Amino acid sequence: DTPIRLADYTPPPWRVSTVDLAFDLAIDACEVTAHLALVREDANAPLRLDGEGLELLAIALDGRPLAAGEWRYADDMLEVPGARDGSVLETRVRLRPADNTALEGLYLSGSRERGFLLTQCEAQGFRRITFFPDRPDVLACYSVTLRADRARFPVLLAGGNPAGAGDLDDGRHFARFVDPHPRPSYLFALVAGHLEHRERDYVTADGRPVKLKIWSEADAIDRCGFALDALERAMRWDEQAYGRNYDLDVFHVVATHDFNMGAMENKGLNIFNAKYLLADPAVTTDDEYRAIEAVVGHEYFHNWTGNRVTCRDWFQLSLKEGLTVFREQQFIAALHVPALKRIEDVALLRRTQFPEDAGPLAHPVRPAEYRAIDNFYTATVYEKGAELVRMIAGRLGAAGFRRGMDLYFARHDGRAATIEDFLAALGEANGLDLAPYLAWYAQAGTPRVTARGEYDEVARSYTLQLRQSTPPTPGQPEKRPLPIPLKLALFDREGRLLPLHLDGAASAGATECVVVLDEAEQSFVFRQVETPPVPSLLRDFSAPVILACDYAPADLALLLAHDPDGFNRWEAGQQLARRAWQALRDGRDDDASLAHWCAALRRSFDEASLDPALLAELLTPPGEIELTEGDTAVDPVRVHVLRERLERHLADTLGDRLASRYHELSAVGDDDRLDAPAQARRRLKRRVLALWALRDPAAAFAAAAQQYARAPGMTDRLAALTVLVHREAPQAAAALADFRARHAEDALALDKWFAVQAQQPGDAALARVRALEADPAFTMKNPNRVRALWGSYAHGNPSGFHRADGAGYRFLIERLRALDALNPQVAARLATAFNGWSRLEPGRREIVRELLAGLAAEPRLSSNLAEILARLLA
Ligand code: HT7
Ligand code: ZN
Repeated sequence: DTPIRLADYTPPPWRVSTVDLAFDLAIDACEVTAHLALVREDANAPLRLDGEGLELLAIALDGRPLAAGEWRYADDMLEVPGARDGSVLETRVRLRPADNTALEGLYLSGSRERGFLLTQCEAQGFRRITFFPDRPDVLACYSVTLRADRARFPVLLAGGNPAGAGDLDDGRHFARFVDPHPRPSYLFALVAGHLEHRERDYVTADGRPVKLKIWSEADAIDRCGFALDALERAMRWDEQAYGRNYDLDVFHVVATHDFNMGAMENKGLNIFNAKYLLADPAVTTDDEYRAIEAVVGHEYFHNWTGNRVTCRDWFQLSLKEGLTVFREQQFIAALHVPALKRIEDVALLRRTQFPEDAGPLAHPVRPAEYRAIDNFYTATVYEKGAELVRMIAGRLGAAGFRRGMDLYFARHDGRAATIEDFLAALGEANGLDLAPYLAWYAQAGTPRVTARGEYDEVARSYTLQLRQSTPPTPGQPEKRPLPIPLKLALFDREGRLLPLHLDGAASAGATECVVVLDEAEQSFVFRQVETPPVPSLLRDFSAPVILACDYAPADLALLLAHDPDGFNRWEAGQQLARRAWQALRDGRDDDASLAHWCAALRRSFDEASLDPALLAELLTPPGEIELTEGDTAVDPVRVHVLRERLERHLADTLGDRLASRYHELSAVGDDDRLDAPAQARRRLKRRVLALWALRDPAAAFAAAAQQYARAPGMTDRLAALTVLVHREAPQAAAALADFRARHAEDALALDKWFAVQAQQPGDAALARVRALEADPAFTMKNPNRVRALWGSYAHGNPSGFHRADGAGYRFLIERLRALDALNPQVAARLATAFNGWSRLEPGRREIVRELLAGLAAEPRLSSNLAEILARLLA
């Protein structure tokens, strides 16, 4: 397997102007007839088309059937030397959707009897459907005809505008769709089977009437309403924020329980993992409601950032994903509390992307090479990519960014673009050269910024000295300085903002400014500073870096109490908690961080004006993975024990207030409402219950059991169940049995039942996971179930997975071997649970090294899993 390199990109030697596809659909065997109108770009290149696992039934060129010697199909490539510019190639192939366990290309969701057919083509699934130059820079106009038995496949859908439907012989029927917009092959989709829908009429800002249709299997049709509302909100927001309108007469969204990822933005026919579309308070938590709104928005926003303007090649993946995540974040912030959204996004970045950047799988936002592109749908490409767009948008300001986006759309509509094109459009629209930001896309690793402040009492000046460095990552031993915008403010010791007079800056007197650190080391001098200040740095997390500042614990406590920047207020608490945890770890009892953290939170706890959701976040110390950031020789079990000790200190500080606050929150009586205040109260109640259970387990368990029994919705029920199961409460077994029986027929609820048990901290988790594999509802064929059980254990339970005896590691290796034979994409993603292995303490590290090497040496691994293992071991 030789890697594919960005540096080797060449434009396509052949293009396709129109594609006409006809499908004769059935569960076991489908036939696909394709007519491709070919355009030759390179006179010397023979026609070569991608095709994976296709059974070729017929082939003709310009209407003439080809003889055996006139074509060659080998190594996933069809070669037709006789094709000329303007030729039409016709192929007919057979597919076997019911045998497709990889869930790429055309496959079956659900049972043979009642399930439906669907496709997944990103990144390279279209070549499993028909022969085609399956690369995103080949854009064509698609017409699609679907034919099938009407009784078995009453609904036939493809992307594009409806262009006819009707009956055929023998109980069959057809439907035809034409898409006027040129698009790459990865956006092709079809769906066929028994489905119901909910619909709404929508008129775009530029006057186009559109039918919005959300489809699901009959049993879930009442769960589509929330997504329909969210879709409408997203469409309006994109019109208002970016001036972007929808561009077809119909927009279909379909839910499936069998999906490798979260959702897919196929043109005119989005396909969603049911987990991110179907909502019902009885099974959907508040967090999931927010996720559904975000993913519905995300996929819709792709219509412009990804579909109308697509990627030249897969190295540019972040051009659509980073930008679309950023747009999705803006959308959610506009609808909800912006500071809370920022806290959630940064916490996610630190939990998922920072460890990626610090381990053997580190790669730039624009990778330089890959073997299996599916392995690069990562937190780096998505979340860090979004941070880069945010940084650049911040540099341009809201109006400048909009100007730049308008130019980007105008210039590249209907084409495939690069990250250079994106930065050029943003820069040119604002008379700026943004090329220095390209270094962020090319360089892996999280920069560390060290800040030191010095106050000169005589000169009344404050000098902020900043340094940056980025640790080496695989293949990149040397790093260069990056442009790092640092938003900052200064406080006096009473917690009042000070006016800023920065040397060389225009806007004197403002209370917030941005300095750009673009060298290894720089100093910034503030004048007229009347008192030794406390700096609030990296406000709103203005760049994706790790900041170290020589704060005294009292300084952080001051920011935690007074910073009006909601993000930095939370951040000050996180820094204090981290220091307190480190002091516990190192046995230092002279450190004042713990006392300051607890005291500050006791005050916040009683602050009437504080949003309960924000308070819940303030009361949550950094997670077990974040706490080990930058550490080597990590013992995840000890990390867990020490973090719990930290939480216990907090619980003891809050004392009886926990019980009384819990009862107060329970007594409000709005537990079945979905509005923001009700959600915020439930969020705080969940946190308070968890802390209370550390201080007074018996009373908290009794309250949790009652909450479980009386809960009107899943948020409260799952919060209670989690406390009972994770704390091994005597009431846990009965609650688990009740949950299993109550939701026996509900896949999305059952996933939670598997996940909550797989995340039970400590050694007991593994036996539980093994036992749960014997539950009749467990199947390795369903990615959601695999993620709920094995994924929750390996990715979401550090102290359970990283058992000192290595049993967790051996278990995962065995499961990966079996899963890879069925679904390589999901197996490869699960294997990334080993990402942090090189930072483990030596005993665990040696066990993992041996196990990974053993698996990597096995024959017949998929290229997806083989690539991950090779990178883990490099
Ligand atoms: N663009 C979508 C990516 C996706 C995907 C990639 C590889 C394999 C399966 C997949 N399903 C969906 C998701 C997104 O909107 O970002
Ligand atoms: Zn996306």
